[in-house]
Amino acid sequence: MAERTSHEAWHRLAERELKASPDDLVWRTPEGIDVKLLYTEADLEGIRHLGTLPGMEPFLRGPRATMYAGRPWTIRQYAGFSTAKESNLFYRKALAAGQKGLSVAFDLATHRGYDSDHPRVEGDVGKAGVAIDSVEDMKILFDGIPLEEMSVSMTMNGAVIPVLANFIVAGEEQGVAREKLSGTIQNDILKEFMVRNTYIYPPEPSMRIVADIIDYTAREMPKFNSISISGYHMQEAGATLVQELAFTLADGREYVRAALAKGLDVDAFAGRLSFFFAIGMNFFMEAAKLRAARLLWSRIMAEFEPKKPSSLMLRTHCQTSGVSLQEQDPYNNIVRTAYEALAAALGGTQSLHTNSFDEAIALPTEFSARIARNTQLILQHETGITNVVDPLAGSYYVESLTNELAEKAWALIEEVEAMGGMTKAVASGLPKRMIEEAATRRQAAVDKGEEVIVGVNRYRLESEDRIDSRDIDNKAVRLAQVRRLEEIRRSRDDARVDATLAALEAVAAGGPGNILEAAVEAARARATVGEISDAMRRAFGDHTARPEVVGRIYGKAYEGEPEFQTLAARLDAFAEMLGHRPRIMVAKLGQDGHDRGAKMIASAFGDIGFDVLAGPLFQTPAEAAEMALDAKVRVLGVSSLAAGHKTLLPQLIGELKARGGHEVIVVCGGVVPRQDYELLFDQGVAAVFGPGTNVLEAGRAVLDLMEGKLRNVA
Ligand code: MLC
Ligand code: 5AD
Repeated sequence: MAERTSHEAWHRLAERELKASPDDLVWRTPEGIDVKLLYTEADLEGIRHLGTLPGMEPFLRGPRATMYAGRPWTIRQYAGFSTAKESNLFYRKALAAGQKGLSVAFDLATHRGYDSDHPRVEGDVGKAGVAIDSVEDMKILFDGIPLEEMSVSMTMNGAVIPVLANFIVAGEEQGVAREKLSGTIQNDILKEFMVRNTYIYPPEPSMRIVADIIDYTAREMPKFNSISISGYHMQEAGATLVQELAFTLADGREYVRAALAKGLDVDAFAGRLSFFFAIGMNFFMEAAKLRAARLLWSRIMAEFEPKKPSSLMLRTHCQTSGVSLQEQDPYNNIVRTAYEALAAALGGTQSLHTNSFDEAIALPTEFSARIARNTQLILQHETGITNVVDPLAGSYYVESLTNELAEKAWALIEEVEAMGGMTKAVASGLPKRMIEEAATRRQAAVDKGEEVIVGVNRYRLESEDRIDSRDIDNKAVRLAQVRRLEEIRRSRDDARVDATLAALEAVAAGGPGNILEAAVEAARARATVGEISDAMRRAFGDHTARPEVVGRIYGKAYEGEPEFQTLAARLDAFAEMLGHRPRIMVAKLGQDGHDRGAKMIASAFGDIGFDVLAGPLFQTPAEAAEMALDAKVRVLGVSSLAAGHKTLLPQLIGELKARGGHEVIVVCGGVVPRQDYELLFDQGVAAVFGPGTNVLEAGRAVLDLMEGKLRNVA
């Protein structure tokens, strides 16, 4: 009673201060959670997890009893570029400077199971990660790094079999038996079909690969985490935190079922399942998300009746959010990353990557990587936050958020369950669509200025200094790799290679045995990543996704707004003059599967009134040119996020010209450093839209270009 009276008194005071009702200031987050001005003890009523402790079921307060006081989280920076030799040097320097675990970023050719000499990967070799073609490269990657001591994470999903096989053999030849290897393989294929797109085979055989890896590591590699069930890429693709939480845990449940279906005992593998989440700018909600994730995972795992408590435990890696970082005024990114890192630590992560401030421009330089690493070192050594376990517990707000996120995510998990589980849900396309809708909604909120981004849509600098960024000469990397491949093919025993590959293909085709086990034999014989992948391609076939684009989200957010209507009307007039809506194509070239930007542009431009053709993923320049000309497009927009633009765009323009397509206007959007703009303009690219471009402004620019072209012709 006393409490109610005092709450009413607060309400009156608040009203006087605000000259409005505090209820008007309730913040409705993209998750649909209403965040109030004030939380009190009353908000804790009915929350059941409050009395729990860390290191014990349901592990909400942390998987370990002592958490960072016993051992701080692992500073594990994701890195890789160019050749194995260069990446190895970078790793060694980072470890000497305070990094504690390794995390390998592979290039997209490797991700998609192609050797560096394959014609489809000309723009990709060594660009977004390190090029690995065989055991020989893998050995160089870890040269001088003792694999019995260092835990190594490898982000690999498509070509997970050859890469893990190469790692095992590299360890072996370094004198480290596989049971001593510690680390993590991402091995999470469901989210690839949803958002990340580095799949190779269709879903069903891909799930079998996942299960075979869980089986093999459970038997042979007790210190190795068999999977890193990832929500990170969902948030990067635009998912709300509830979607990220729900779809990730539902994926986890699906993998557990796949392993059980192989006849494994749940306690034999559950303790080595691990997770991976993104940490964005919604500070308290991100910390609460990790707490909710642990609560829900223990609930899901309890259904499988494990005997070991550790089987209920969610352990996770986190990475600060890439999409929250901006090209404009990039030093702001240091600040953003620091807040995100703090949220991850307060949420109780086991391992963390902090992004570099040049994220939206290129791969980290030594300088930007140092600041990113030091962001974590300062948190661990200077702030005192490692001394207390789960310090946010008991906060009215955080506990209430934890509970609300858990409830909302659980409802979505149940929805997935009603569809028959995540494999079926993914096949239906629903999660992908939901995420794309959330992404488009968010873009509209940013473009309209409802969501503030400092230095981008508010407090923008009039002019910006350029910063130094890392550039990789991928022609040189490719040449070096091709030479190494030739050397391997010359020196190995071909008969042994053929025999091991045939054996692998037989296992993949349904014969007895474990796929990874068979691939280890092939890797020992020096079969390459491409050859091992091809052996499985012969058994499994390739997966091709249908490009789908959501509609009426961006336009709806702008309903009735003059800015949008003026552009739409201008476009209508232009279409009337032409006699049809102007057609544009949005293309993705090479192995770059980051398609959030492309999807968003396709969706929003469609709402504005363009006739949009969305190209499939992984086109070669020739294929894209062919498609664009067949469809008679006026504008061909290339979305590039994996640094292939300097190779692929000139090739595309060449292919268009070779087919008489001089009239097609080529534009480019995505992660393109300013220093590359001139080169692209010289090659004939009409406009470049960097990160942070307002979509309506891009629409106006494209319309200007089309009108200009028509005037020139006339
Ligand atoms: C921890 N330990 C303790 C302790 N805390 N022991 C005593 N007291 C304490 N307080 C023990 C642990 O039990 C463990 O031993 C050991 O110390 C290591 O701690 P950990 O907490 O398990 O950390 P770590 O080894 O770093 O493992 C973290 C992990 C793992 C479980 C989350 O899966 C991992 O490292 N993941 C990283 C994934 C990653 O880097 N992904 C990058 C994706 S980038 P024991 O014996 O129990 O093991 C990406 C981008 C893209 O995807 O798209 O390209
Ligand atoms: N090196 C460092 N960071 C990388 N990222 C991707 N590739 C690399 C790399 N080779 C990071 C970026 C990106 C996220 C997916 O991972 O932060 O947003």
